[in-house]
Amino acid sequence: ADLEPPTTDLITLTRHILSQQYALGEDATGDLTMLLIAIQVTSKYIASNVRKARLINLVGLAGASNVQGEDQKKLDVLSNDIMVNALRASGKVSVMVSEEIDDAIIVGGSKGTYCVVFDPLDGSSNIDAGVNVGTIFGVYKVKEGSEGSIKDVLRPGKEMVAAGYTMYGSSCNLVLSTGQGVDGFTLDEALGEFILTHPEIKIPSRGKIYSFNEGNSLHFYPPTNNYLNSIKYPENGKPYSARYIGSMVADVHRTLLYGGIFGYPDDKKSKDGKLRMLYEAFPMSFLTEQAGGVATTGTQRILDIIPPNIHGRCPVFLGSKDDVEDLKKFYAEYD
Ligand code: AHM
Ligand code: MG
Repeated sequence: ADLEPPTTDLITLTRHILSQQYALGEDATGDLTMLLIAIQVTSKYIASNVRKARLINLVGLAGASNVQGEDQKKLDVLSNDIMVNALRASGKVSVMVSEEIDDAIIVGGSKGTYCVVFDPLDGSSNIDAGVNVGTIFGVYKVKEGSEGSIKDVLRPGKEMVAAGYTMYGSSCNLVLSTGQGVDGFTLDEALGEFILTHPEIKIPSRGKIYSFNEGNSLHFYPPTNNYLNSIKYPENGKPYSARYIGSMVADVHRTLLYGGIFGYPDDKKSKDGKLRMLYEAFPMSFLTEQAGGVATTGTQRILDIIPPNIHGRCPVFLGSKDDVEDLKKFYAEYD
């Protein structure tokens, strides 16, 4: 068969961000564009390091532990430094929060009007086995009159102006929303450019996959277990499939594309669950809602929560609208 000739009209991530900026007219300063371009470069650099990790001795522990008391991997530290340096240099950022750093970074003397919250390398326990990892980020605009303080990020996720993730997997994918839907890009390594490959991602309204760490079932509360039983032993005899990578970016990416439900509940052992609001739950919930899905703690919309501190956690259930609504019923009955 004749092969289609290659397209001569590539939509790169930069072109896409610029066209969204132009659509806003004269009101847009281009600052968010510059900021997102800076993030894009960090993703390429982190992707390159993740791919080479085994070869250039980046596998293993850095010898320190982070604010969560978890061992930091060499790649966690490297990825964090890459992002902090690039965001600082962009001149557009006045506050940063990283999973890897205890305190918020206030960028002194910055005229930047944005705050970036990020997990530079999420799921890093998977690195040594070559499993997918990712970067997650969210962007707030500093409040009117503020020069940049922690108050600018202790805000609900619905106030984010952009959110996204980059998945370092069999391909490197960047998925982004600036509040005008969700678009996915794939890194073309020959060009060094992210190319629009998944325009206007919409989560199917119902899926066939559930993604939970069921090893924790012993600790789960009844509504979680009752919901899981309802999809494993359904009346129609068609149970859901289980898929759990243990790397949020990969599990959420699959959920956005195929539908279904991803969950990291609170339970008898972890009273707020595991995932951090600012740089895990909020950006992923923002993307989920922008793609037509639902994100809840079981009883509350995640994007409405006001974070009590920068590393606070919350339960997360997100995905296809009908699936998450089913889960919410089990929580409503229990209360
Ligand atoms: P991390 O930030 O220390 O990498 O932990 C977050 C990760 C998520 O990517 C993933 O959803 C979750 O932890 C998996 O946790 P568990 O191993 O308890 O199932
Ligand atoms: Mg993380």
